[in-house]
Amino acid sequence: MEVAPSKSESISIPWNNAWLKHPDVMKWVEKMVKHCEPDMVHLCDGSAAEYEGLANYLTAEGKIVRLNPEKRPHSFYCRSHPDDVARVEECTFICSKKKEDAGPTNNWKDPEEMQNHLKDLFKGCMRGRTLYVIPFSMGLPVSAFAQIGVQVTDSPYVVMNMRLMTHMGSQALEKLKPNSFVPCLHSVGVPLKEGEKDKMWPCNPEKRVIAHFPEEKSILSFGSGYGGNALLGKKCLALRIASYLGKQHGWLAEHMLIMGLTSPKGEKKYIAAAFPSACGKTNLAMLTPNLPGWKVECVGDDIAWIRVGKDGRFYAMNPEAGLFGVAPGTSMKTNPNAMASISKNTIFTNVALTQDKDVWWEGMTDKPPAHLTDWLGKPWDPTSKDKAAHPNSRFTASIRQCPILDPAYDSAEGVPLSAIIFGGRREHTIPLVYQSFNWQHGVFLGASVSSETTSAAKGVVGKVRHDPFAMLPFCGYNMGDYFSHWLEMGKKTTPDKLPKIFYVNWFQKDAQGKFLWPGFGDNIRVLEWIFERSSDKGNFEKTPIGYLPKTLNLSGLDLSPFDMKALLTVDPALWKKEVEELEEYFTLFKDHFPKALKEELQGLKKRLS
Ligand code: GTP
Ligand code: SPV
Ligand code: MN
Repeated sequence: MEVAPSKSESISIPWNNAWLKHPDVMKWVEKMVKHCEPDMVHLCDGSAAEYEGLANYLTAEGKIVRLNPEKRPHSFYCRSHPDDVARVEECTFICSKKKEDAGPTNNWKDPEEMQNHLKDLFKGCMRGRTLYVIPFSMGLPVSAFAQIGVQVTDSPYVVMNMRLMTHMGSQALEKLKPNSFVPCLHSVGVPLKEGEKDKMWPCNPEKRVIAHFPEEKSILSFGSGYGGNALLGKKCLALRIASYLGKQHGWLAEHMLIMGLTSPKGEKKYIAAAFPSACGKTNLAMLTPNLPGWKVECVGDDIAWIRVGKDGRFYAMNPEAGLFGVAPGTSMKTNPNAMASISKNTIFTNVALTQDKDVWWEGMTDKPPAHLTDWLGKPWDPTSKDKAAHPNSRFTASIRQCPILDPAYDSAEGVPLSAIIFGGRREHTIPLVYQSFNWQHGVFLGASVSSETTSAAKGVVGKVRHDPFAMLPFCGYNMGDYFSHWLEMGKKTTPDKLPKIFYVNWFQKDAQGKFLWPGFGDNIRVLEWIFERSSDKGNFEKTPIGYLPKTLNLSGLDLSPFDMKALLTVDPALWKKEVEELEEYFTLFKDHFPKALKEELQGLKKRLS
C-alpha cells in the first residue's frame, strides 16, 4: 500500500512576534511537527476566544456536549473511552540514566531505549489532526519559582483543560527565558487516514506510555487523553519533574493541598496536607467548618511547592490554576464550596447526564434524577448496581471560581506553613489524628503512609498499599533519596520555625463497615486540635506512636463515646503488625533508606513492646 505524502511537508507554522522571541521553542516545535506529521498547526494564545472556538469545534463534532446554559452556564460534558478513565501507573516511567536513580518504586527504562521506542510511536502519529502548541506556566508567571512548559498535543479537549488547569498562553511565553522551557509532547496516538472519521474519544490503550526524563527535564506521553496522563503540567511536570528539581535545588514538590485556617479569635495559620489520590484533599482544602467562628480558605487542592523563606519558615505555593476534582461524593452537604466552584465555566468528564442537559453523580443528591444517561452513554437503570458516573469522573474548573479562594493564592512567594498533615484511607489501626514528636519522627510518619487504593488509578480498588508521603506515583527519583531530602530540609532552619507534623485518618470503619468519623465539615474538630498543637497548646497525651488528643471539641456532634474512644485508640497488637509490615517494606530501599528513619522504626518498635 502506498503511503500518502505527509501534509506536514507543506505546513508553514503561523509564527508571530510572541513566538519569534523564542528560537529554542520554535526549533523544538518545528522538529515535533516534522516528526508527528499533523495536517495543521495551531499556536495557542490562551484567550477566551480560542477556548470558545475549540468548544464549538468539539461540540459540532459531537465529542462534547454544551450543558444547559440555564443550569450550568458555559459548561461542557465529555465522555472518555471506557479504557481511558484514570492514571495508568504501570505505563508511567522515570527514565533516568541509572536505574538506581529511579528507585525501587518507579518503573524505569533506559532514556535512550525509551527515546527510540517513542520515536517510532510518535512518527506520523498526528496525521489527519491538528497539532496544538500550548505555552503554560506552573506557578504564577510573576513568581520567580514558576516553571514554564510548552505542551504539544493533538487533543483539543486537552487544550481546553490546560487553559483551566494552568496559567496558559501569552503570559507564559512572555516570562520564558532562553533554553529553560520544559518540552512536553503528547499524542492520543491515533493517526487518521485520508477521509477517516475520528472516534469520539481517540486513545491507544495498548501503546500507552507516559515517560519522564528528569535529567533533561522533558516529558513524552502517548496513547491517553485523560487527566494526569495528558494534562502534562500537573502530575508529570509539577510533581515528577519538579520533585527532581526540588531535590537538586533544595525545595519540595508535594502532593498536598494548602489551606488557610482562621480561629474564632482571628488568628490565621496555613496548613498543607498530603493524602493519596481520592483520599480527601479537595474536600479538606474547601471545608465548611461545623464549629462556629472558624474560617477556611483555599490556596490549593492537589499540589504544593515548598521552599524555605528568608525568615526561615517553610513557604508553600500552589503551582496550578485550576481544580481537577473527583465528582462522586461532591454535594451541597459534603462540599458546598466545590459545588459553587463548578456551577459554571466547567468541563465535566465521565459523570452522568440528566435529561435537561445538566450533570449528576453518585452522592450529589440522595435521590438520582429520572432518566439519566450514564458515563458510557447508555440510559441508566437506577435499580442496577452499575454506577451512573465513573468513580474517577472529574470536573475541571478555574480555581478563581472557588468562593473561599485565599487572597494569598496570588502571592508569588506562597504562604508560611504552621503544620503539615499526612493521611491515608485506612479501615483500622491508624487513629483519627496524632502528632509527631519532632521533624525526624514526622518524616518517618510521611514515609509510613499507606492507604487503600482508589479509582484515581487503573487497577484494584480498596487494597492497602504503601504510599509514602502520598507520592508513590509522583516521585521523579529514588524514593529513598526523597526521604533523605525531607530530613535535609528539616536542617535548613531552626526547629522552632519548622511546621509541626501530624497524621490523620478520616476513614476508620466499624464492624458493620460504616465510617466511624463523620468527616467533611466535622474535620474542623481535628483541625482545631492541630491548630492549637502547632503553637504547643491544647491537650495531648504521649503514646508509643506520637501525641494523641485526650479529647476533641465535639460540641454539636452526635457521636457515641464508644466510637470516639475507638477513633483515638492505639491498639498495640495492630500496631505491632503495622510495624512489621513497614520494616519489611523499607528493606526495598536498601542503602538509600536513611539511617535516621531506621532509628525511628527501632524507637517505635521499642515503645510498642
Ligand atoms: P485527587 O484529586 O485524586 O488527588 O483526590 P483528593 O485527595 O482531592 O480527594 P477528594 O477530596 O476529591 O475526595 C475523594 C473522595 O473521598 C470523594 O468521594 C469524597 O467524597 C471522599 N471524602 C473526602 N473527604 C472525606 C471525609 O472526610 N470522610 C469521608 N468518609 N469521605 C471523604
Ligand atoms: C490524582 O490522581 O491524584 C489526581 C488526578 O489528582 S490526575 O490528575 O489524573 O492525576
Ligand atoms: Mn491528586
